[in-house]
Amino acid sequence: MNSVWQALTRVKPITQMLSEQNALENGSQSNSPHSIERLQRCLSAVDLTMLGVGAIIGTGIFVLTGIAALKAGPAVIISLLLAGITCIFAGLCYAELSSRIPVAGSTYTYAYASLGEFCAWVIGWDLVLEYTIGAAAVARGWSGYVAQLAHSFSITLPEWLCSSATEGSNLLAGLMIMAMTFLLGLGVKQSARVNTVIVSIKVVAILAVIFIGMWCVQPDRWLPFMPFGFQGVLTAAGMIFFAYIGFDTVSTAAEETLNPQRDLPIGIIASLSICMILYIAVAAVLTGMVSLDELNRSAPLAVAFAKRGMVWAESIVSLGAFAGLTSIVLVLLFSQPRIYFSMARDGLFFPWFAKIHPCHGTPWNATLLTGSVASLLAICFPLETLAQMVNIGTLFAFVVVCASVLILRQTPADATELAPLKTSFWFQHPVFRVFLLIACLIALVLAWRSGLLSSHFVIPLTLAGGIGYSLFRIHAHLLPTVDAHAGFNCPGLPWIPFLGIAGCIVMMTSLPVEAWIRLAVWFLIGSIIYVCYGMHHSKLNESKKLVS
Ligand code: ALA
Repeated sequence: MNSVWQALTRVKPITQMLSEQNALENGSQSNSPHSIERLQRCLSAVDLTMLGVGAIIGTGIFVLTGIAALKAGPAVIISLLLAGITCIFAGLCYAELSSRIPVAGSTYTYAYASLGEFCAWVIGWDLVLEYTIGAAAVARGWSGYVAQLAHSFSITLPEWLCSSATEGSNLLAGLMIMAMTFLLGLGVKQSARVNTVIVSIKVVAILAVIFIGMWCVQPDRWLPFMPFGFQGVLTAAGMIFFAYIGFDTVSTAAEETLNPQRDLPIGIIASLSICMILYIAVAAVLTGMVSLDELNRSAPLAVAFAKRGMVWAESIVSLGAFAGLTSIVLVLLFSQPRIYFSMARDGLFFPWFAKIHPCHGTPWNATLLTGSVASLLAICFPLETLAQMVNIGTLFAFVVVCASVLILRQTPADATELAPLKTSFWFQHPVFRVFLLIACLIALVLAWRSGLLSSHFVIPLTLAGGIGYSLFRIHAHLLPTVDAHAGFNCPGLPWIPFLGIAGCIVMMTSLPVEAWIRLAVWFLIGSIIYVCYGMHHSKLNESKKLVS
């Protein structure tokens, strides 16, 4: 029992990760025939910002804004603001972690250094929801714009090929994913320059929506501003959160960045801020251009222009969406095999996933599996269901990232395991404190969402007082004990991670119960794989043997 606990809680020390990284860099600089290939450090802060904007702007703003506006009315602007601010809090935590641990693997790697092996595995498994299902969701949104683009050339796509982005089956989305998969497998790399061109097309399309659409806005369409109350705003926030997903891919470029400690935080925060401003402007224009019953569910921005008789503007928007969404699918399908690859390299996942194609030099097995699964999902499931799964998985990853910052600020960089769970000590353990914090926040949010805090008098006061006091006590314990490091440090500790966790939990509770059940089933499958395979094959087993 003790050894199982040790396996679950062993952490990969940051010092070990950094020295492995240095060994790779020195290996690639030497001319030794045994040197290890690694990617060149060539990305600047501007490249990273473009990469972030490229990965963020997509189906969320081009398609989901319409569905979200149907749930919140013009107050979708507030939903975008709430989701954006939560992402900025999480983004500040990502920025600290990517600056502190500038190695590949993103959230999975951060969790391995802070929360232990089992949590790292769970997060790696959870990222499948973000990347694989994310690719399926974006392809589904893409198909809606292809149909719209074809329509503007008077071509109607048959029902069996492309039923709709939001319902029925959709072969076109599945075929598009398979085409991208084969391109990636052949070794097609998105250079920073190609990415910049695609991002520019997308941003021009968004700016066109704002500046052309502005002239069609009728302010009386913004009233009533909040027709479905604050509940509608929150439901829309939980959905439109999808529009911000992607900034975290900046952190996966840690090994290719010129000055990761400075440039990664700039790239993350700048790309998020740019997108938040653009999104709020688009939502204001869209809801001022058309009334709620005129909103289209598959291609709302393009159709809004068609409704106002501007077919030429409709084509610009559809073309921008077409190019932009294609690049996101490519980035998501590119990121997923890297996570499998990192996990397989650490021994936690089957070595089959770490195999490289002998001719093309790509992780072909992992790429093909990712593409096939994403393709099937895109064919079978509607956009809304897919987006809910992506959102719940990504929100969970963000909670872990915010928690990791709190825990790492209390963990020495050379720690090899979480502190043992002694009865005299357990309540002081950083992980316990953070979990207690998360539990308190969930209790508070659930009490509020179930109406407990508003419909009674005594219960809410007792509850709020108890929770307030607990948060105050936990806050005192969450103050950092380890010195800030030389790179970027998340400001306002522990409040920023704390608010990031709270915002994510509020949005998670706004998602339907089916999304929670699917998440629980997914984690159950993941836990079984870890217990049957990862725990026994972890590379940390070997380091332990070497030490003893
Ligand atoms: N943020 C990305 C999109 O909206 C995932 O498509």
